[in-house]
Amino acid sequence: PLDLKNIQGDILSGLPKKTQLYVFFDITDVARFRKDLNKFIPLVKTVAGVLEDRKAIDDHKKKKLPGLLTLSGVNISFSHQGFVKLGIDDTGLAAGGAQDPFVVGQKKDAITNLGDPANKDGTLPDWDPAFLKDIHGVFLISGDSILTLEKKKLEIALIFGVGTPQTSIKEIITIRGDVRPGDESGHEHFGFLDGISNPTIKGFDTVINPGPKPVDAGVLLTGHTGDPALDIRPDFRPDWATDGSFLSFRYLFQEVPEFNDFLTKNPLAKDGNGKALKPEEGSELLGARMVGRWKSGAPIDVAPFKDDPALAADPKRNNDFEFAGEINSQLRCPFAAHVRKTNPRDDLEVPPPPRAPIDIDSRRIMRRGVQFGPELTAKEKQEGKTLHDRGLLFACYQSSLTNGFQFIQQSWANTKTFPPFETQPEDPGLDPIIGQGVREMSGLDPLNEQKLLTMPAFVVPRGGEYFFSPSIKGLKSTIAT
Ligand code: N7H
Repeated sequence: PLDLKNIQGDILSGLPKKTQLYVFFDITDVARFRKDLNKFIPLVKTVAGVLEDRKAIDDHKKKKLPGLLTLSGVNISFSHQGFVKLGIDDTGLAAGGAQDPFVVGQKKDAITNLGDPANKDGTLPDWDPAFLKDIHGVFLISGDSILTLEKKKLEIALIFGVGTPQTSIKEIITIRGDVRPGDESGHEHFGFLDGISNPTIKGFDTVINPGPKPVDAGVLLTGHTGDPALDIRPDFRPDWATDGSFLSFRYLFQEVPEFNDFLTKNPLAKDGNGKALKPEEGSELLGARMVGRWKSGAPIDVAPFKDDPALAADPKRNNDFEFAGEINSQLRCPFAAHVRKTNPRDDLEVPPPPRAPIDIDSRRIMRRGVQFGPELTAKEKQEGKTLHDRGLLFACYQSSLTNGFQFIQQSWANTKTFPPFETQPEDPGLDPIIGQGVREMSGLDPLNEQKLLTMPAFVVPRGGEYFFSPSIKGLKSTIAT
């Protein structure tokens, strides 16, 4: 069984959130930091802690208890540069050795593998300057309101002596994320319901709804069955490096008015049955075909031409699709639709002969993003132009960055020939949401699957880093002194 008191909460359960702070820091005094960390560790919310919090939230609602329930949770993760600074040997983390994305760092990986646009001199990604520095670690603070979070941040600052000559850390940048208000809660800034299809985990999840099968815990957690590092050597992970997970953080800006403008200017004239559509309906269908789900969350593989909010809201049905029966067809869902690109299901697992089935469990990631920035203003809607920064603080966990995030971005989203369909004349094209390169895709028009549509980048990466979220035992035994 998993030791839920040893695993940081965000990995398996997601820290409960309305608001989150990502506080990126550098370690300025190693000896002090390792001492201070001892006082910090009791603040870390584990999976067990999150489960207790969720129960408290449920009780509060059910029993209509008076007053506000103020809850917060803190997690901590380190970059490879952080371990170097601390003088901690992290070879037991990076199964890929010096080439492992964790060791290389996202700043370099962004240029060599992820396809992020480069800055003027071509050597670094065109990112917010804060992310071009070496970042040693990140505190994730999550909770019910910004006041709770600021209080928690102050508590952490006191532990690490921030503002005194004895400080052991320096803040590089703090980024705030907020769940969107009212009915948009749970929806990302383009308007689509998000966070519906995270993997379920063997030995942890008790409710398994129809959909992709549960994955081994080791797909997400280091040192467990399914962790590819154990294929190199069963004892590859030292004790301190088990029960952890790699966090890929991405600071992704979304150009929402421009996205909406694109949908307005390219409405589909007819649906896949040949039924004529009003312009608004044609734009809505186009957006749904780019994502692979309607804004409600309903998968277009099940509801191809008309939204179905009841389907979207039913957890027993909203993941129960495999792109089966439409192998080699984009009629219901384009090959390059975001959810088909990032989890191709039967396209790889039950492919048409002569291709052999490929199990894609090892590619699953646990997504924990949160939105940042304000709602669209009237002026932005009117001008069709972004005037305020907004987007997604994308975060995902996995036991291998090479198999998970990096692979999905590079080999799937950015690769126009993926998924492979030998019998089709057209290439799928790039993922229209996150693909980097020339964003061209086929299959958007269900009645003319070969037609290509070119679009600008609506999602622009402006920063990121790869981190490792250690276990509580790892923090105590090896990182703190
Ligand atoms: Fe994506 N979006 O709103 O369009 N994503 N994503 N993503 N994404 C998903 O299934 C979105 C990004 C995955 O198992 C949904 O929970 C946006 C990155 C994966 O069926 C929506 C951004 C990566 C899945 C979005 C963004 C991924 C997924 C459907 C950036 C990895 C699950 C809701 C701003 C490299 C697929 C859901 C499955 C789903 C959107 C980023 C991966 C609506 C706006 C960077 C694996």
